[in-house]
Amino acid sequence: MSGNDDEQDTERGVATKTRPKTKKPSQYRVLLLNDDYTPMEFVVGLLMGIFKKTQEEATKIMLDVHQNGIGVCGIYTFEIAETKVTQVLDAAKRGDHPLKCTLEKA
Ligand code: TYC
Repeated sequence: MSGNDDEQDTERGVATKTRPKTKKPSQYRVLLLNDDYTPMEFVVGLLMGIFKKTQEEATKIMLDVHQNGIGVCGIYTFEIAETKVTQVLDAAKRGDHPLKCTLEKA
């Protein structure tokens, strides 16, 4: 029998290259809804306090919601977006305002 019996076959199996899976977390838009009762200054205050907007940015977003019925306060990962929605709804409840806030996948 001929062959290469003496040779060590070290190349068995399938060569694989592993690469760590680094899936980017999904992003969520936090949306503010307009209503006829929540004071404009209250909404601006929330946008500054919870969403860290400047007074100018907050006023722009508030007026956008006031005029269009809905607007984006910010885009975050799910847990952060959910926390901000809860903070807005809690503040609205405490102030006895009917302000609504929700999130959607970006
Ligand atoms: N429309 C309200 C008013 O005229 C102001 C307002 C703006 C309320 C944005 C909610 O998400 C809102 N007082």
